[in-house]
Amino acid sequence: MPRTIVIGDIHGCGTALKVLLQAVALEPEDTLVTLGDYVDRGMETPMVIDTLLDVAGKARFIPLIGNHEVMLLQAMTDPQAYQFWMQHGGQQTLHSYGGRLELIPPHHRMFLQHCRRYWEIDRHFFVHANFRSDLPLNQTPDEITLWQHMKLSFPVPHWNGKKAWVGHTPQQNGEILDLGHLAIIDTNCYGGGYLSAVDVDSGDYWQVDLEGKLREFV
Ligand SMILES: [Mn+2]
Repeated sequence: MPRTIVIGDIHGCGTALKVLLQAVALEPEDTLVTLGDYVDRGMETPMVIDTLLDVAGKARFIPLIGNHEVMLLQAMTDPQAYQFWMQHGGQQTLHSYGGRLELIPPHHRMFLQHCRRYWEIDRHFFVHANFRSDLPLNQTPDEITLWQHMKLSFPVPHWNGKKAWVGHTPQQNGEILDLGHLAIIDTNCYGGGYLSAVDVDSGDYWQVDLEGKLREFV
């Protein structure tokens, strides 16, 4: 059976991503969905993008965009956006590319520009940050899908009847928060938790910490 694997916010944790992908062992028929926020905070953003570009040749790959990719792309053309990005984790990314935005290789920029805003399959949907239970994803503003945290309240099940997979709101304890109709899988790798990958149909999952230490629940 082909699997659909979803990975949460990577945030420059390239070593963790490599170990995680090794453990998941994607087959050509599998689909990998990544929930965005590849860049910023961690020091290995170039390794993260290279590793993801490599996945594209090994399995079906659906990369989503996160608010940090939006910040980076806007910083390229807008000095105010550049300042905003610098205050939200962009410094590490800039440093890891050699100190100037112009040094980001074109194929990395192309990758970031071509990420999708959401993805839907028969029983699941995927979006970076949040959703409105009564709105189709293509009508939901970016302020919600890319920026709004799930801290104080959670959306009720979406009218589409599908399970939501989101990142963006770091789970400080490193544990996936699964409410049945909704799972938050930003398990705070950069902040001392784990990078998580989940098989959305079986519920199997893998977690790797910043140093590359793996734990499996399969
Ligand atoms: Mn985010």
